[in-house]
Amino acid sequence: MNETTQSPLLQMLLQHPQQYVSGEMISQQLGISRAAVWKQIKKLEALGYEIEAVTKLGYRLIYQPVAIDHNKLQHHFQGKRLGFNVHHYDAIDSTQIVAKQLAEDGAEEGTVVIAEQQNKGKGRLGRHWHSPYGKGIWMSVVLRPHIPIQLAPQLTLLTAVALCRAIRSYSGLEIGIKWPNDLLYQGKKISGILLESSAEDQMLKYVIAGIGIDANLSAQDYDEQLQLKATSLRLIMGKVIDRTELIQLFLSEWELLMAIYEQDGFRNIANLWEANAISLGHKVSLTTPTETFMGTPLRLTDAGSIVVQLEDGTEKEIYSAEMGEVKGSSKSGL
Ligand code: BTX
Repeated sequence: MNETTQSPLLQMLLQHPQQYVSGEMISQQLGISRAAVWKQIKKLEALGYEIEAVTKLGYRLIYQPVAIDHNKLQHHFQGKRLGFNVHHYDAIDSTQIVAKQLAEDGAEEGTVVIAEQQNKGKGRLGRHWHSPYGKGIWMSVVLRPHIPIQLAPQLTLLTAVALCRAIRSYSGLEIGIKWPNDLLYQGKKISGILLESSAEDQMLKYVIAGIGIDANLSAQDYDEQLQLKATSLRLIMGKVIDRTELIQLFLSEWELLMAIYEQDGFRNIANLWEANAISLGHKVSLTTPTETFMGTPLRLTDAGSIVVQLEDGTEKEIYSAEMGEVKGSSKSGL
């Protein structure tokens, strides 16, 4: 973000807070054509600045991205398990790819990779994760838990609980978890989790936990499709989100839950997950690779699967499925 603070056009907009600066004035003062002004505006927008353009009035700066403060994070987490070592990039393909390489090269547990922008952000099952510049929290963390590979889903659920609790405590919003790991507000996704692992002799060697949080995205940052199913904390709360503070809250919460998990086992985490879930007790459609059926998710098992009551009253354990829409986002009450 540093190069842009040198931009004379940006300086002009900053000197006129809340005001429109005419294209003519900019072009005269900077000695460039109106077309060149427009081009520079587009360049600033690609770097996360939001600039309103109104015919006859000119341009007005309405949002200025503030970079994540990795020094503050590192300082805060010295001596802790997570967050003491932060690799902060401007624009990269995916924090998952960089963190995986670091893990392969022996990076310690708790190493964090953050990017202001991802060009090939990864979702689950090969899906794309939209990660525009300076707006979200696009972050991967190297974990080295001493657990068998089949318990990896527990870590995903634990991460979802930590994220849900951190966002709730930052925002006060009734964020809920949709199985297995979508975080929703009033039916719209605000965050996603992707855990990728490497194992040796049936034990996890490392896990790369990828977290995406739509912190400061504007409506224009989403295409038509995503606008229907995603939203950001800034859009909901009507204020700019301090990404550094939110990361700090999340890493602290995560560390706390991991200690509980390691000391007391998964059941406490499962209870917390169930208390924050929106998918329990509501009839939904479930799509597995072989079939789609209706059912009511009842509870989480210790394996991280979910027990669903089918329409004929019988119960079925589901390990992996796409869940249809869940109405409402408040707690399940179960
Ligand atoms: P998912 O497969 O559950 O969700 C992907 C789906 O979510 C997409 O198909 C799209 O419909 C929707 N989507 C895409 N981008 C966004 C967005 N910004 N906000 C809301 N909905 C969106 C969830 O996958 C896992 C996402 C993990 C992302 C993090 S970011 C840091 C790390 N690096 C990386 O490449 N991925 C992870």
